Amino acid sequence: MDKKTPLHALPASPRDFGFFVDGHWIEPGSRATVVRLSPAHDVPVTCITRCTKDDLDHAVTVAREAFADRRWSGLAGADRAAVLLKAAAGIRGRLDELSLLETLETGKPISQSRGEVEGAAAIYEYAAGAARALHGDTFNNLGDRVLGLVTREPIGVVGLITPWNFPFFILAERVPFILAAGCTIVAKPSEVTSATTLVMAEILANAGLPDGVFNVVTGSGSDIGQAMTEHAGIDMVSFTGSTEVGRRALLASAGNFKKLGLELGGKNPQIVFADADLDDAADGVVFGTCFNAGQCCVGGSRLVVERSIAADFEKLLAEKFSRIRVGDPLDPETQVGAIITSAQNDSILGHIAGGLKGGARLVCGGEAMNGKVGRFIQPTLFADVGRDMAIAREEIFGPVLTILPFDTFEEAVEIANDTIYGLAASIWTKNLDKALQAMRLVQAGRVWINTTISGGPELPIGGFKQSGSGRETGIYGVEEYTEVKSVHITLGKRDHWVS
Ligand code: TXE
Repeated sequence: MDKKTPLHALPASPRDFGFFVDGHWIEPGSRATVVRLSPAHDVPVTCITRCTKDDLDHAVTVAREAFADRRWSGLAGADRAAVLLKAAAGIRGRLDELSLLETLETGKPISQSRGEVEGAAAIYEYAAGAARALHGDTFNNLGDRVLGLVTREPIGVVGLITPWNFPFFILAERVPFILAAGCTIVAKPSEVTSATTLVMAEILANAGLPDGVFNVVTGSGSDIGQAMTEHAGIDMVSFTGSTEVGRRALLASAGNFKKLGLELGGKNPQIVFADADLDDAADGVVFGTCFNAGQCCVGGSRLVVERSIAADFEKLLAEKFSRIRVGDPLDPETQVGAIITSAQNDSILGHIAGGLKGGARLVCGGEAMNGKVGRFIQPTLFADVGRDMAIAREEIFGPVLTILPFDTFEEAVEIANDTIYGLAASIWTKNLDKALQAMRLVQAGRVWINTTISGGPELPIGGFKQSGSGRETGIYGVEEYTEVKSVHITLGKRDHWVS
């Protein structure tokens, strides 16, 4: 352990969590529990309940009842907004606790966790406004005797399955929008990062959310997650995770034709043209590669760079990579923390070994940084990468960047789109025409121009191609959780069919 670790921050014993259904905590009782070790320190930090399928059934029944009696959907948008605003204040009031829990379970830097928790509070505030703004449509152009209405109604009970890379922030990109729409929720966080989702349940209850509207069950994906996607009592599932499991969720949801929102993997291009501000672009590319130790669905893991500047840009990147502060996530100066699990660590190192074996040139990094405790990987840069190599095609989900040079604008777009994924893309150039033309042609749900991994809750997020379907956040993110109903109203006496 790094000597800078504030020792008081590491718990003497793991914090025990039950699960949260119908407005109160349920103790684990005779259920199995799992202890989570901090991935940076190998110290037990939380103890999480393995819920049973009966627990899931109970949570779904509770959420169905809460939806059916309209205790939440029947409120005015203004009343729902008031609860969401109190929840935002509740998050801010527990900032230290939430940030520390998030860092202890994920291994991400504490400064980053604080930013994500504060950002999450701001999303609840935005969604409060959306709860009041949600509305339908009228058709007053159907002739004097007809009025048409389009109403939006909450879809029902939403099953929410979230991953481990941004447990609290990804939750915030969904929960307040689902609640703004008037739905009820059964959430299942990743089995390795459940704590902050459970605390959020308590914050929402304290903010005045009626019992049964937000419920959390914990447990494994293959068990509880799979059962959620199959469950006939759930009307929609929002799933964020790997493309492989997303495909499984799609098949499992066919039973009751439940609606699916999917935010899946990415192999996102960073297109750098020769006329870009290269220092800015290099900083953005390094950030896009290494933020959250590369465990980021929108991370820019493929550098598509104009050949005329490729060699100089490579040197600039290597120099910046060498200055990133990797280490103890409890040190406020740390920029890149630990890798989430041993399995993820092995998977990243396996990709690096595959790149070396395949003949790619390692510019820098490439090694595990094995201290006495925890799992860390050096920011890694590969050049001379074949477009068909696994490191250029598969989502590595670690701090690994592959360089793919291009000669023409058309080739840049062609390489950028040469992937099954379409989650995000970044474009770096000072030429406005080039930037906008590339933006139009690139197949991605999110495009950044002269920036990367930035934004706020106003704009929607989601993927093209095998990166998913549906959109979260923004007013789109509320509408996603509604059904649309068309209403024709006859004014005056009906023209009779029976003469
Ligand atoms: O993800 P999973 P894992 C990618 C990334 C990473 C790989 C594996 O490439 O290396 O996925 O990570 C739940 N039915 N991403 O194994 O398995 C699980 O409990 C229903 C990208 O952790 O997809 C967790 O809550 N649910 C991604 C969530 O799904 C199931 C973020 C994600 O787990 C389930 C995370 C099942 N059969 C990983 N199996 C991104 N794009 O943000 C598991 N789960």
